[in-house]
Amino acid sequence: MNTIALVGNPNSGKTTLFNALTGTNQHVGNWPGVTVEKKEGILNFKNKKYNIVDLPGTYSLGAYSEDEIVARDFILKDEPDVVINVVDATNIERNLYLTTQLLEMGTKVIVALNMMDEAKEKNISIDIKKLSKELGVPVVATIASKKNGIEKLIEESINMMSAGNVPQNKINYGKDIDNEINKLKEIIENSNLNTEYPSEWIAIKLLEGDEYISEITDKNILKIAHESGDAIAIAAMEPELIIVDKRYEFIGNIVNKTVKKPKEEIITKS
Ligand code: GDP
Ligand code: K
Ligand code: MG
Repeated sequence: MNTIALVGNPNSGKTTLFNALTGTNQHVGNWPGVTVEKKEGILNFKNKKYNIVDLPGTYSLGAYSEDEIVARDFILKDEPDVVINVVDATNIERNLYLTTQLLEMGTKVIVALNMMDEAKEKNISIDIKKLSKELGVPVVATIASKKNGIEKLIEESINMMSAGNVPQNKINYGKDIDNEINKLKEIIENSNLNTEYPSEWIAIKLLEGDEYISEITDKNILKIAHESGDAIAIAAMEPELIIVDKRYEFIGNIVNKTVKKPKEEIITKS
């Protein structure tokens, strides 16, 4: 059975979407070894069954909480066929931070642009076609609480499963960081480091100073990563700060091109 995972910020509407997809075909358990709740269910669509997994809500995919580690390990190790990234359309800048991290995981991502009713109410207009083009992934407008857009989302997800590997939309981290990422990636690939994580993703995580990934990486690679990081820090600034900055720059450019919000209302006292 093919698996579709739902990932998104807390309150983006993940569980509402999960319920819309699975109805009463649900099972709640626990992720092994942690207290994080695991919700799984079955979607029946056109005589086929799909396994749906509601991943913990997170703002990021670092190693800062059990939720983040559960979500990223599921995506990278269990390799769901498609990841639906639920994005709150009223808070798109913040939500796209998680999207940027999904993009660099090399997984098949589709964005469910949810809360479109609230976005409309707030006069936020989003050029969905352009957003899809800029992100390099399909974007489907949804109102999960009204079951709007669900069928289209399922169809796009199924299309994506049978499509070949999607070309990755890479974030440009600047020459210094990109060179070090490429160097580390090659070293990781030529080493006997045995992990289920993609090598380029490990390289980025090492430069970000991800503790969990640093621990599972062998000493030699870690040493080279530290040297890379130090060299970048001397030439510019701490690599993890540059990486975060570049992600927000990438998001800012996309939002500028695709989202129109009303100007802040000026409140005057009378
Ligand atoms: P989760 O934290 O991502 O699992 O979010 P939930 O599914 O629990 O949704 C958070 C809140 O938003 C709930 O009150 C939902 O009923 C509501 N909600 C979910 N989707 C939509 C939507 O598309 N439009 C509106 N207006 N509310 C929604
Ligand atoms: K709400
Ligand atoms: Mg939830």
